[in-house]
Amino acid sequence: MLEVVDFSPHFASPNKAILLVFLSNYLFLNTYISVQNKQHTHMKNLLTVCFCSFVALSVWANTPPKPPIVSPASSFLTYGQSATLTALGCAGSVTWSNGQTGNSVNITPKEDQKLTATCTVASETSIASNVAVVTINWVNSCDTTQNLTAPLSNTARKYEAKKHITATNSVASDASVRYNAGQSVTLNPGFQTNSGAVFKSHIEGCSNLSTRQVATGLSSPWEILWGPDSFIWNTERRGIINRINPTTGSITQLLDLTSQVSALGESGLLGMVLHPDFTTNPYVYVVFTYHVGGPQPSTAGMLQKVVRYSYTAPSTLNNAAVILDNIPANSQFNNHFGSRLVITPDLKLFVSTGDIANAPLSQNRASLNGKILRMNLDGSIPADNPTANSLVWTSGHRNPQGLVYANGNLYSAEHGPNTDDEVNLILKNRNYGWPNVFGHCDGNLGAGEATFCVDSNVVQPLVSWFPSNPFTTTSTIAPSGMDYYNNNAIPQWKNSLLVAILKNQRLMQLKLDETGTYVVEMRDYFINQFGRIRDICVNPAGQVFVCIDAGGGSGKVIEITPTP
Ligand SMILES: [Ca+2]
Ligand SMILES: [Ca+2]
Repeated sequence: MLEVVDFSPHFASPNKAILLVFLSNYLFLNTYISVQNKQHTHMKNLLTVCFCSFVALSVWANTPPKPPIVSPASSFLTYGQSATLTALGCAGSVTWSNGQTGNSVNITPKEDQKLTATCTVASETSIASNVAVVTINWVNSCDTTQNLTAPLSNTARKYEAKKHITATNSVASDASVRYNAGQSVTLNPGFQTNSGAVFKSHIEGCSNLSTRQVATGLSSPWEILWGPDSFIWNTERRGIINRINPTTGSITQLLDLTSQVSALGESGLLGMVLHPDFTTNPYVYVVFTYHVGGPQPSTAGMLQKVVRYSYTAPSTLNNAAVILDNIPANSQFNNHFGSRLVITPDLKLFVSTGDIANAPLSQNRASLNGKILRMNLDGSIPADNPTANSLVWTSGHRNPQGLVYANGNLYSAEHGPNTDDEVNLILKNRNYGWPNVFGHCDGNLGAGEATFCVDSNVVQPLVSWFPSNPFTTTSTIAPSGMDYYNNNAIPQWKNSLLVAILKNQRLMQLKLDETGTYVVEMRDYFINQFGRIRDICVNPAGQVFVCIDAGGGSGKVIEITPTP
């Protein structure tokens, strides 16, 4: 009987101490009765029943509750705004890491915060919840020189460490500001002043950006990547693979798959990735849709496959080898194909797949759709995948068109439905919610959303765009390709995800924290300047390239560099 009770944690809690006292008395009594009088079996039975009940009760009472889920997992505020955080799945009392209590708390932070919650039931406390990040959206902090004539408390500006501000006249001081007029000043994060002030600021570590059109004449470019040959590799959705000279803009067609590819609606030749050791293994992996039986397009069923080609410089791609075939596609609506490819340093190929407009497939672990799949480079299933004989790495995705690996983390960018586009941190064997959860577990889909989150191993997004998010001008932003930036050439972009945004045609910077597991700043660039940005790549010199999604030869590649 002793084996069923886990005494190992500690005897700190009162009911465990009571249990120990009871156990000692029981053993003593039991032994005493056994020795003294073997006729008292009724008494022994009664004692045994009492003891078992008490043990069961104690085990129940001593099991720590599950940690709550805090939603939303990220909030991006304008300075002075408040955020409400709710702890889900706690049947007892909730304590927050900032000392507040209650299932929901309201905070008005002066600087970025990370909060967790614990759940206490009886005398047992859960481990901490997920970390909820509350970030203040500061704007224009990258201007190199600013004359601020408005009261600073009315502007959303943040002056970080290493940034110098010179006060040119006297200002009313704020307790959180330390300065000497005429000298460089150090401002604490989240400061504000009380009166109109004029500052001239020079912010270090910030580059102005210049752009240049590298190439045009492309038709719906979908993938751009920087090759080890210092050329831009590109797919056009109609079924063309190109190699683009980033200096001259000349386009060399490597392969014409238009007779094999079905390109209708969102379908076609989509993602591409090169083998990480391209010199030794000059393999090019692509994913495309095709109609069964061809020719393309046809009304026959549509499937999607990952195919590897071998490259011979300067312009030959051949020796097609099918890596993964028979991914169900969608010839009814021709949409939601995901299709970004990533190869990690341990030589695993990740393929994002869409729900092909059949939302329940995303929660069906037997389906390849609405998933992030993981395979060996020959398409075989890795032994350490979550489920034996399954390529499924994560589930619950709708249409992940962005995928990037950086510093041990895999990130996706995903189209939501009419709200809640997402950027996610991809964690093995977890569920990303679709179609039962839109974005955070905040109940904007109804009360069932929170329950599903608690019960179904759901991960909330790093960022979700919905109308109350100040970075949403429409209810969706339509994020597509994504890359990671960590180069000194554009210092303000270091340790950031750069996301191609189709709506409002912009490049979005999502600055990560030092762990790479939280987004701490968001900024938009080039709004409506070039067109719908479909994909992004970065070269080792820290130059950034974006491709513009336009058909009929109007697709372009644009280069972004620091202004000399
Ligand atoms: Ca989700
Ligand atoms: Ca939600």
